[in-house]
Amino acid sequence: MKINYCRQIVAATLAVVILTAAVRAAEIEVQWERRDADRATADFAFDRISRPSNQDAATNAQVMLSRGEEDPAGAEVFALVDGKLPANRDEPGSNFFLGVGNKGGRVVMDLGEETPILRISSYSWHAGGRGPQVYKVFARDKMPLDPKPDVTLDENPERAGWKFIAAVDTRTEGEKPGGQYGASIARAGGTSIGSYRYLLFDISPVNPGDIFGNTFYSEIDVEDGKQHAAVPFDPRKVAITINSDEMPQLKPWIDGKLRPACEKWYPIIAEMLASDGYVPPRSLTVTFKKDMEGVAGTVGTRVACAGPWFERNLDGEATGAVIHELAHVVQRYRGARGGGQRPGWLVEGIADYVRWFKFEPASARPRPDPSRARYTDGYRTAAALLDYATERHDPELVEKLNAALREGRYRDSIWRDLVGKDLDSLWQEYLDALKKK
Ligand SMILES: [Ca+2]
Ligand SMILES: [Zn+2]
Repeated sequence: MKINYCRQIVAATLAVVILTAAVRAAEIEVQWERRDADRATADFAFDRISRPSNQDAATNAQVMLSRGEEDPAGAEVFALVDGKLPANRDEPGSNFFLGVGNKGGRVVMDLGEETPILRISSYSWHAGGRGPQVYKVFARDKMPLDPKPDVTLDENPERAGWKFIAAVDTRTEGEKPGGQYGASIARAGGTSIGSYRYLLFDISPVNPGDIFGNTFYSEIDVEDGKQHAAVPFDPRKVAITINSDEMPQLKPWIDGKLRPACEKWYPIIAEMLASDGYVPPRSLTVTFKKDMEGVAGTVGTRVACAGPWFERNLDGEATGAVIHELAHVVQRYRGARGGGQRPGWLVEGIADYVRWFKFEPASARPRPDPSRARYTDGYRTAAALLDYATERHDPELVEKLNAALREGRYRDSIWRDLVGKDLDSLWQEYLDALKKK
């Protein structure tokens, strides 16, 4: 009798709690789980956290790195939503992580439409200190026209109109980090977190004192209770972020000339440099720096441009110089696969071929000086050789060379297969043709 009575009391208390919850929205809760390095397997099967999905609402999201740099040894930021997972505990190419020395960074995710979000889950895997996750997530339903998502965000995202959703920290003091981590953000009762189109992940390093202290993120899922099949990437939908905060005087040229040229040419370059199974990066950033010397350079999907040089060349070579860098973004030669070579002259020659023989007007095409030039000079000279050999020997030459470089199959001996003679003989043939002109 007495026991029954106690139970009734408990039941009554519960009812009160549930009633309160119905009146006030349940709290957003963060749960997380770790499978230590020995237990973690490629299936990401946690006990309480759901497994990563390739059909969640983020499957076709646009993902942009709005602060920080990707590590060129890792995957592009889109890997966060591609539904593909690393197969083992130290697989840089299957994870997104911030570059060496980056003190965190920010990822903006555009779900494409306002989405009633039930759960946000994040997954990471690393044998050691880059396993734990430390980030805050913010959300919003509309992006103001200005600032666009591509401009530098306020230090405090809430001041820039973002709503704080949750903070995740899976570090445990006094425990050696490592293994597989799964974190889940949801309301206690399973009701929607809210309806949002944009999410901002403000990522902190696991260990700020370690230049290699950034998390290996494998996947981020956004669940809305529906299944979303992956749509193949259309390079015309590339997200190009152009940051001119340090060089505001370039803005009219960027809006009037550079951005339209990049948006038009990225899909053309992707087509020219296509290879089996290769998907070009879905987002990239071009940043104009006021203190940079030289012209431009590309690491992964980040293009850095020397502001002063561009300011001097707006009416001349400025746009073409960025087109050259876009070719590098699409080339994306990474990882030492198959023991192939990647001679710098050819890598640069392909980028300059795209620029001078496809993008620039025919009148601007380079014509090397036969008495001094050598194909190993790269750039315009190598580009001119590629153009000659394409016209004379194989219209698909550049596409084939690019595929071989990307897939680690390139050796100088490949020229014999492609054009029927070795490089030096081809160069001599080109010089003879030049002299005849
Ligand atoms: Ca996913
Ligand atoms: Zn280059």
